[in-house]
Amino acid sequence: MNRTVLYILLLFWFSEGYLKAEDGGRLWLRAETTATAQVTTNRKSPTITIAVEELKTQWKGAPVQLVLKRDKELLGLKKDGYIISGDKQKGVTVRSASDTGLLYGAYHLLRLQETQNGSDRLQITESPKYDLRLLNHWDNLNGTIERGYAGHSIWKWDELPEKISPRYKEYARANASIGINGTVLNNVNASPAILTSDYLQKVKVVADILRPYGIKVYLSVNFSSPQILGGLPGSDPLEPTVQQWWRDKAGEIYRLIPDFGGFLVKANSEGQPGPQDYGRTHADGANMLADALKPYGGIVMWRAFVYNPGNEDRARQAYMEFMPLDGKFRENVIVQVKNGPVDFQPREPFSPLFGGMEHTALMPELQVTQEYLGFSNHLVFLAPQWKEFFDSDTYCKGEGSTVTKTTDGTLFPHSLNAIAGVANIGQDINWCGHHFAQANWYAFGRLAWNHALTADEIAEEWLRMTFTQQDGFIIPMKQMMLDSWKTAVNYMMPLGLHHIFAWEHHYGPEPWCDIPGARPDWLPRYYHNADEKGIGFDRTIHGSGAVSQYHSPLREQLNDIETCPEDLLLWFHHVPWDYRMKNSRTLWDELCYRYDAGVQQVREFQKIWDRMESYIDKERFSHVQSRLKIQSRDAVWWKDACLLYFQTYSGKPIPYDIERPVHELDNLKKIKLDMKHHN
Ligand code: GCV
Repeated sequence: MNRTVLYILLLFWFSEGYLKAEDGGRLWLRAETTATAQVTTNRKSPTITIAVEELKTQWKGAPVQLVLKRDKELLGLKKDGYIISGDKQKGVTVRSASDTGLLYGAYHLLRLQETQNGSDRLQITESPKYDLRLLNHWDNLNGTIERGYAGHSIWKWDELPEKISPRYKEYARANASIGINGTVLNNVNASPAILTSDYLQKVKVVADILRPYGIKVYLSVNFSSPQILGGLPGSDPLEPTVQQWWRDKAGEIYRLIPDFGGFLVKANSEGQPGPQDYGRTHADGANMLADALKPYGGIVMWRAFVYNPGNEDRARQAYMEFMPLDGKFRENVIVQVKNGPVDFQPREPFSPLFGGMEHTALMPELQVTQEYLGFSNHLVFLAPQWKEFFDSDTYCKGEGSTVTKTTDGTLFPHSLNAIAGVANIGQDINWCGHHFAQANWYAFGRLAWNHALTADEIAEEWLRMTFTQQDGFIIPMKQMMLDSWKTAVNYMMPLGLHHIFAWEHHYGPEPWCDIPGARPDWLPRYYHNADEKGIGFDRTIHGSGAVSQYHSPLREQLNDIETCPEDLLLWFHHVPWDYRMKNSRTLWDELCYRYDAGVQQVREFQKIWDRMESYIDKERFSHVQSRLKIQSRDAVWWKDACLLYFQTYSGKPIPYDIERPVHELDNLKKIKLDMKHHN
């Protein structure tokens, strides 16, 4: 080989022309580790050692000083807050009052470097908006994951405590890099076995690995544990033997894991046991557990996801059950409320408990895993959905009382404030099944830290770190991410439609689904109510009255078909097919155009992605490309299924300028996916 050829080859190798295959396993943490930065500290600890190592091997700028101190400026920030000052070329100082703050500061610096963001001068002050930023794993002890679409659980219970998967540390690092500081290891549909001594030994090992990364371990517990594990006759929270059982269990846990975070509880919900089994309230149950954890500083996260079959509108039930209990919970209890009043639908209004319960700490629960948004097959960036939720005005203290202000301590200064996201993490080599699903994990952490960040900023950071710095890639891909949620809503459930999924899984459409004897509130018809006159759920004061759970003037706005936001129209109203929308189309036509827009948009995504081929490695390119093909086919499936079915009621033609259905309704009705689960 002559010199010129060698030179050209080398040039190619080092240029963007050579893009090593990537499997996505490194997530957004792809910085080269060849740096030899000078890093000094005034204190030593396992956490600070990690911060030093990260910077030493990746930071390409001037020397960094990590300073643990408690000066006036720092004491004005929350515990994990930090201040970065100096100059990237001359010297940088990171100050914090806590070790974890320094670790977060280190990751902040690396993020600036890897996103090529900002000038050399640094003057950054950061303080997290939520104190507790948690992932919830719906991971079962047998390794399966409820609503998990990225393979089996990363927690290898059968191998623990002896064998330690390298993934535990990688997981801890990824979370720390985005500020997540707690994790609930097991499913809220909790096996009592998690509290056996054998399992607690395993949990201890995981806790020990996560601790230096600033991450506390929490567990979901089964309310019947005293009966099932302890052999007591029942688990009545007012029964002294039951209380003692929990106190003993708490003692056992804290002997093993002194910084154990606490319990997450799903009680009297979807068949889970709870205090109501004994005629007690949610507050009785939560407070009993809280008392057991209190001596150790542990907390109880008590879920408000409750609904029972019957005549009451499901969307109203959590509010009806929890509002009377407002102010009755202990200081170390926080009620965990899903963003919407039903269940993580593609689009929901915010739950009226936010801004409703003023005397109880509430924490939002978001769903990172895409149970209702195409699993790990569809590219759906969730930050725009979460931002809509965060910014929703509850009006509880007048205009501007956003959901975030009701939960982050601004309006109601409770002793706890927190946020949880249901994880989308599994054993898949790329962690989340779809490469772009990693962006949702990333976005959850970033928003939990700072809900004021925009979806745009988060998408850009993530893309730059995960793929490339080139604008030719960043600009179109960012737009695609930002459009993706609205797109999915359009091809699945536009205009406020919800829960028209297939029976047993939540992937495809089955608005016609009718299972004799099934719970009505697990059937799509309950939600869409399509008939010859129109479609939608009447939740006005003439219907279920759910609008009344919101504060004025939102209540009146939602109640009036003319002022209700069109994106939520069919959530709150049963609307005639001929109703005139703001753009003067009829409701039926608008529904058709929305479904069609969703389909066309995914086709556009395919075109955009195909143009990205030269910017990134082949492996990730092909993976995403093939997922987009699925998404495109699924979008057509959704559109045809919903429009052909609803057309049997509207009796109107699909507007002639949009794409014709390519499926027969009868054939679509025969599709049965093999995915087992209740609704
Ligand atoms: C963990 C929905 C999901 C269930 C989930 C439940 C919950 O109903 O489909 O899988 O159970 O919500 O959040 O408790």
